[in-house]
Amino acid sequence: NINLKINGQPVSVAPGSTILEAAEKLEIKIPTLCHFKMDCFHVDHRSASCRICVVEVKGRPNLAPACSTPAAEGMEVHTNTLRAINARRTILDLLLSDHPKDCLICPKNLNCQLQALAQEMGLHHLLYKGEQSTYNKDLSSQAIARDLDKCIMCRRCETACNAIQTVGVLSGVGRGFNAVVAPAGLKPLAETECVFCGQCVQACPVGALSEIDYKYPVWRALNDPAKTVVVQTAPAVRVAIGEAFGLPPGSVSTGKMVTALRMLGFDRVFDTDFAADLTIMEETTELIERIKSGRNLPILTSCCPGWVKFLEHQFPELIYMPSTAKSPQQMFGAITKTYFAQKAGIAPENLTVVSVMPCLSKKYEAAREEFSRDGIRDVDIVISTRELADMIREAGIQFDQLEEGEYDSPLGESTGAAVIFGATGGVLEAALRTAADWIAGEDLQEIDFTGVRGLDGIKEAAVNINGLELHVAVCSGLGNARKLLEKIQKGEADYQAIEIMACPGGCLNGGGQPYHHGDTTILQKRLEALYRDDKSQPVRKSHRNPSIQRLYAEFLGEPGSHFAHQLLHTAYVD
Ligand code: HC0
Ligand code: SF4
Repeated sequence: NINLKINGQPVSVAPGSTILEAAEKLEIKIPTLCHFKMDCFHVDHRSASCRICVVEVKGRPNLAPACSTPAAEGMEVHTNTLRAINARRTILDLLLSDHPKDCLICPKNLNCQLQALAQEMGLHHLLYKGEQSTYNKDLSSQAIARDLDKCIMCRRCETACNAIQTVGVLSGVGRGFNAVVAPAGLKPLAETECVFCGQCVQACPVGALSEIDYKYPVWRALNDPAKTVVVQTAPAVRVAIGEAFGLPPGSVSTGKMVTALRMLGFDRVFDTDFAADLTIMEETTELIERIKSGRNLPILTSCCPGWVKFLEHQFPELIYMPSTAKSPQQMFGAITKTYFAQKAGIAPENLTVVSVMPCLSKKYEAAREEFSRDGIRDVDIVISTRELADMIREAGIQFDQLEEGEYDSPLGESTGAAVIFGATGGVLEAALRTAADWIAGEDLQEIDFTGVRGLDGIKEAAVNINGLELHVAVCSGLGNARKLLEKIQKGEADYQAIEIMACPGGCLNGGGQPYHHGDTTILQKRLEALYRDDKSQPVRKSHRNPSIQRLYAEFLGEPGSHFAHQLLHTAYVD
């Protein structure tokens, strides 16, 4: 181990540790900005480009960036000498010299790490006034907004897009004052291979990247007397939205969220989890068919639109592999505008389906052409967890004080299998629960497939279902998906079923979730909350959801029927 002193306090760290890590061990806070670390995903971005973390090291002439300077034996570090403080203030002043000061109307207002730094450092006047950039905002996609005037060149988004996701859309463009991180040739995002995972939005410490905001279309629909407005909430939203209102990470806020949605004026509060159970019915039917025929294996899950777009661009030759089942979001829309519309006696054109998703790519998915019939979209408007939290705040609702509400029936009923969709491994586990019962022909009691749980980027398991041995894998993060797909292409991997989610950790870490600023303990708590919620459900297998059974009996026929295919399945673009 390496022994050093920080502000006079001795500390011992493993070789290779930085001054910043040593300081963290002593709970001495050194400000950072460009540094981005997500321990459980092995992400450690230390471009040391912002220099805000400079500290004084005894015997060295220059200040050292704590995030990238290795701790050394006998080192004496001082974090708050006047020289270090003055340097940080000058750096911040220079960073702000060309940064727009419209914090009040910035999408990252109160979530911006630059703003937080200015507040922490008590910066109240600026010495430097630089030239201001004047880029056009990129609002080309349905999902992600880019405002290059706010880019501070920390390159955290580049790490998210290239190192973690291996999509490679964002990189340094231009030189000197004009340098920004952007798609090559400053192309609009909609014209690139961006999959809208939003990991760059989570990584961006400032307002340069944010979501395309659909709150006003939702407010308009809610105030349109001609519309019946139906809302669905994705599995991962309930374990994160509380964070926006000061509840501890890992709180399950389903009941409060339902009450808040009703107070906002939604006519029916339904659950994407219902449709997740439906997806399991269709996808598991397909899995068993493919296993029986031995064709088109492995089956790949297809509910994550970021992952599907990645596959379409990067592995077009594997396009036969994903399940043809639509995602729960889209199945929900299709069922609402047919089955529910008929039951409720409402014309589909007078129904507005709003989704609340942890994901920004869901905005893009809902707008894909194949997900509308006769000009009527399955899902009309998608807002993120953050946008819903904003609406609740705007309406003056005291979220933490709310009573627990219940979803409406019938598209509000769901199972434990559905809620774990929000975590990496959950979709596959839900499918295995149903596949096991169907293959065994009984109501099995062993339903926890713990081998596919946890935040690891690639998980593999062998499961034995009534004598049938299945090899399965789960990946989250597109870099991990790429590794696994390359193994399959080289014939080095043999699986029957693979779940892939674009975001590291799955939807619980979606681009539309409350900002975690790299604190992965928050993600771990969201994960635990989902499995806690599963455990507490009276029904934990999708095919045992009574509303799903009724939907097939009254409307769809059998899983995998011709009609179910018309409504609930899709084809991919190659
Ligand atoms: Fe997910 Fe989904 S689980 S993608 O992560 O499958 O967004 O939460 O809604 O559609 O159900 C996101 C979360 C969903 C869908 C579901 C799936
Ligand atoms: Fe890259 Fe994802 Fe951001 Fe698109 S949304 S630029 S794919 S990180």
